[in-house]
Amino acid sequence: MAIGVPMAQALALARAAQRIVPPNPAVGCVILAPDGRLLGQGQTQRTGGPHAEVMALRDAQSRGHSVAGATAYVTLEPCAHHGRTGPCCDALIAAGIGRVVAALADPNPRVAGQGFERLRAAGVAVEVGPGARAARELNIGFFSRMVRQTPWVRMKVASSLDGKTGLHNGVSQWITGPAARTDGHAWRARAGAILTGVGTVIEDDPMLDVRLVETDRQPPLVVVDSRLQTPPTARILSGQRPVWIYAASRDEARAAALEARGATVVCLANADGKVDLAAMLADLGRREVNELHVEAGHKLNGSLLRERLVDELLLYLAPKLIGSGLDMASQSQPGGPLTELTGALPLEFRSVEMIGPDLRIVARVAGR
Ligand code: AOF
Ligand code: ZN
Repeated sequence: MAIGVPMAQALALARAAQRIVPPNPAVGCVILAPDGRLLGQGQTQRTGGPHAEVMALRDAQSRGHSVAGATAYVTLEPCAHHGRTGPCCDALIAAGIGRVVAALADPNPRVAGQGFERLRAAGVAVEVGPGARAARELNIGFFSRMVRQTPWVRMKVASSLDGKTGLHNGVSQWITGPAARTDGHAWRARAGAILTGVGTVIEDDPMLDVRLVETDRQPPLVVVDSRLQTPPTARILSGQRPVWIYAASRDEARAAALEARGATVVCLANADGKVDLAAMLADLGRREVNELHVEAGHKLNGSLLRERLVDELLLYLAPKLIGSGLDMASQSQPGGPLTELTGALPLEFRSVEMIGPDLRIVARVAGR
């Protein structure tokens, strides 16, 4: 289906809101007069603030335009529920909107089709579909959480062209260039949370926050730390944002020291005495994480891949050949490196782009 100019504009508005809205979906709205004139436009505000439709209606009002009989193009079904804000479909009806073109239905069970129903019952013409694919991609994490109750798991890996993530002698250095690093921060910025392992915290003492792109929301940081070895002096604990540490058991003294630094300690063990990663994702879903951005070492990456908990790989490939050394494949298969190709994780390339001198590939697990 052709998207059309107004829906493309609504999608652009939604995209611009992506960094501030989580856990809400990013939605855009454009209101056109029957003769095609732009009357108003808007996008979702930060959590608790007005939704896109209300912003667009206010915009029209502030320009002195009546929206009676106008068409509202929205990237998601207008809500029908009283959440942190009032129902958008009622606001559209009250303003006299004649037609709503929505990209797709809201998967939130509190809305799911009821917005369309209420609009139709009030005599508003409703059309659904244009821009559906792009609108879903923009909010893929929100869809994941609403449908599966778990976040969309996107794993970022920077490697050489031959898939090595470091040198064999353990020397760690930047493999990809500054442009790829900045691009990585843009993906961090849209995430509901950033995940890493205690190994990375101890070895690199990273911040794992958003610095290289503009944002006014820092995603919470999640650390997989079975034995609570995160040093209370770690730099991740020096900021204002929430830090959630998942452990397999609670060592009281260690937990207390981390909690004194503002962290939240959650215990979720599996039968092997390690953190139950699937249960952790369910817990992160309950904490309203839509997209989980993973930046971890090969051990945690390997575990997540082996347990088939990853939905998408964000791969930055540098134009370098490193040869034997650390790669992901040997860690990511149950029972060690592959002996049969049929056992490989089935991936589909979604996009490929040059980012400075490096390649960025988005590869999605087939069927996700
Ligand atoms: C819309 N327009 O721009 C967005 C919608 O707690 P609330 O009131 O903010 O409601 C959040 C829910 O509203 C969210 O889970 C999703 O179902 C819907 N998001 N709906 O009509 C918008 N962001
Ligand atoms: Zn709404």
